[in-house]
Amino acid sequence: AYYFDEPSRTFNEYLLVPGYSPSTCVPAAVSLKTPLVRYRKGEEECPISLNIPMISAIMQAVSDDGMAVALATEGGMSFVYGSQSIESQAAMVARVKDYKAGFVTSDANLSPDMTLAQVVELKEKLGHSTMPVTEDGTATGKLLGVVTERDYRLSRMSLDEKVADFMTPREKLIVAPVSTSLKVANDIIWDHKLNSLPIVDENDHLVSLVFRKDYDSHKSNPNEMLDSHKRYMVGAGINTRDYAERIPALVEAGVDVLCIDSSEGYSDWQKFTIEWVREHYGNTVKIGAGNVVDAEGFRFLADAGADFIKVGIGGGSICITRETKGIGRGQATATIEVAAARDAYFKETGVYVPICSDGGIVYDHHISLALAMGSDFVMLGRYFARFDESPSNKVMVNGSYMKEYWGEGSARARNWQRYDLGGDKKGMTFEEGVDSYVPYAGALKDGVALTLSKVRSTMCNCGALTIDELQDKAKLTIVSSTSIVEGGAHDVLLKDKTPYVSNT
Ligand code: MZP
Repeated sequence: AYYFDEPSRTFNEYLLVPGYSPSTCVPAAVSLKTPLVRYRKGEEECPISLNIPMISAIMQAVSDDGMAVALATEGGMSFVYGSQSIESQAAMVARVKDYKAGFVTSDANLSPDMTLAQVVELKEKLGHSTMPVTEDGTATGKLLGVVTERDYRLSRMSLDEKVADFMTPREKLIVAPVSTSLKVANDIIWDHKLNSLPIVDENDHLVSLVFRKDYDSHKSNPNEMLDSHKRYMVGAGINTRDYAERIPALVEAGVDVLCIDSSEGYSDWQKFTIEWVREHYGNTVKIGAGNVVDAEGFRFLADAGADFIKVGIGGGSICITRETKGIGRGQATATIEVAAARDAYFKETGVYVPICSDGGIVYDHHISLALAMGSDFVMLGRYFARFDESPSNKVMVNGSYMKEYWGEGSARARNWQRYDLGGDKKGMTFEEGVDSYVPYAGALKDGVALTLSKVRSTMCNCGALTIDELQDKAKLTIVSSTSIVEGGAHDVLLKDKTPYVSNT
């Protein structure tokens, strides 16, 4: 057997030691732009990059089309989960690519004559995730429509903002006939200089108009705004079994990047999958691979042609792989070793293959540590599952709001094959993930803004204005268990007895 010299360490065992910060090094000047796929660094632009170094995990409880739109709006990217039928995954990708300003509601039970009480009753029937829209924004106002929470998630606004928006009395609201097309609706909005957004049904017919705070600030004609609409980037998870059917469907739907989703990526199966992509699509289809936790695994996938490589086995918050199978490695150690292998590969070949630290980010500062250790971006599951925009249910547990969060290796996630595809009836033999709750954290936009403000601030403390510079300048120290205690509030009597829960 081979024994590694170093123990396997987690992010919590490291701290950054500040470096010199010139006066020009301020958070507002920090760029978090980072490459997503392989390229010849120094010779060409990376063909696909992210504006923020965050991607959302390939998980049922995290990345659907709603999450993809919300995260892409902030400059990151979601990888829509692959543990679903090819048709429904491709439909999610297509919805992200087709997404345009406006809300879609498919509720046929509405009538403008309904009273608010009737709407509330309907709301109960539809579930708690709906909002009535009334003419003047008051509780007694004439009903205009009901919008599902899911539709809100597909909007750029947080639900809270939307609720506040609807509940504020408005001077006027134009209601167009139900058959009005989205295009005509936008003309109405434009003509009346309304600060509104159209609500359309599945056939693009107008249901009603809602106000949108920032609409007036848009200088161009709304139609132009919708025809010139920037398409959001979206990724999708694939597996090493049905790729010959799944990939064409995803490519057809407009997917930007694929990623082989596996807890163990150092295998022929991943190599065969990448080879299949190259044979059928050349370099036009980008594909990430993983996960690996050492230099050997990185080299294997880089040589196989992976466009980016994910790092991490067993560190995910819902993961019990280390307990059930005894495999894995501390996330910090794995990231550091793979980053060194990535740099050596670049020196040797001139090709830069971005790496992604996947799983085990518990605090915001773990993101800064992962980047400093050489990660180009990070993949997060638990972090994103907590927001309004994740697909999972928001539930009340012991007086606090929680969101459900389950691993892809849990029975809950794996059952899809049996139910949706009529596949292996035997099912699995053991679980590698758990089903859990995570504290609800509101709107993604706010959470990501707060997290990144901390990352930018840390980078300035290290004298870095870019992620490249951070990796170059970072000074990292291992901390002893006693200094970890010193790092939190200690030797004081806390006034607020609520147990401390990190905002991540
Ligand atoms: P975290 O951000 O919740 O700590 O970790 C998310 C990551 O855990 C995912 O991106 C994936 O790599 C991994 N994962 C997902 N499901 C399981 C499981 O059921 C798992 N074991 O380990």
